[in-house]
Amino acid sequence: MKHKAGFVNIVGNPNVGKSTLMNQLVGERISIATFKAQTTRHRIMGIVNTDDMQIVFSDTPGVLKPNYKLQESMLAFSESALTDADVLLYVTDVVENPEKNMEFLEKVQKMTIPVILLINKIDESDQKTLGDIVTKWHSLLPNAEILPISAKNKFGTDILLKRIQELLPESPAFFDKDQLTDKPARFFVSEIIREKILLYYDKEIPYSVEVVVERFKEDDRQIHINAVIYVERDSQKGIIIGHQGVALKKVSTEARKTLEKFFDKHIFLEIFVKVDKDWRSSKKELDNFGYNPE
Ligand SMILES: Nc1nc2c(ncn2[C@@H]2O[C@H](COP(=O)(O)OP(=O)(O)OP(=O)(O)O)[C@@H](O)[C@H]2O)c(=O)[nH]1
Ligand SMILES: [Mg+2]
Repeated sequence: MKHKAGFVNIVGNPNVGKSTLMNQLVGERISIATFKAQTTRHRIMGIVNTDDMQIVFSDTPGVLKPNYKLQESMLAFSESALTDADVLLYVTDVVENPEKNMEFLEKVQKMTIPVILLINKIDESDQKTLGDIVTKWHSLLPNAEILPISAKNKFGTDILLKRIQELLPESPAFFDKDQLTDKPARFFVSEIIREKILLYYDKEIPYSVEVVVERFKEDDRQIHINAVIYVERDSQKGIIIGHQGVALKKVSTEARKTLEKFFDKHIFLEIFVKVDKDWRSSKKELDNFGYNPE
């Protein structure tokens, strides 16, 4: 059998389960997934390798109308995923209004590559409701194949992988066969710290935060990591640190535990908090932080 390979890009509105799905398909926790919308900020590759196939998945930020420059970069990552896919996975769920974002949907309607519409979270629905949702989506995207799934419960994901395999073009691999992602270790450190911030702080705080890993020093048994949490204002610095440092301590402890599982090594983690005024509206700072879709 000839070797197959290609790019399978995952797009959709915020919070529908794109990152959960990619992690299930790849079998590793590559992309952070939380109950909050706008968890993913970058385009992140997760690669599935077998002897005769390489699927390069891209997880992307949920599509939104930008209010500040960071969100403009996030949208650019999502839109870039419409231009270079062999197969597009458009993810929705059983609660979102199919007409929520017609502007983006119209772009998907015009695509000429195979589009698979995934209706996620079917564990939260019933047959009758699901039937109505499928009918609605069929009228909006008549050329798409529709597949109801539950990413969280891994329901429908094997069928999806088989279908992707059929649709992929014959091609040599694009990446080394032992490569799992396009991002370096430091990226996963900052994402895991940001995941804890999304989980433990309310309102605007998680959205005002960027995490930068300044030192990552690894030997056979352990990794020393220094990271900085940047916030936009002094008041946010106080909230991140918390009374007598308790809040930051919790972030640090929980991040260390997750990092130890991720790297399977002993982790020494030091986190500092700094103010970088209005960083998410500054093009220069966004470039520094790597929010620069080519
Ligand atoms: N009930 C149910 N919840 C799910 C399922 N898949 C994902 N979720 C939950 O949906 C929430 C959002 O999941 P994510 O994977 O972060 O969603 P996303 O589309 O990547 O979100 P953004 O990155 O913010 O655009 C999390 O709380 C997941 O646990 C599912 O199959 N069933
Ligand atoms: Mg995500």
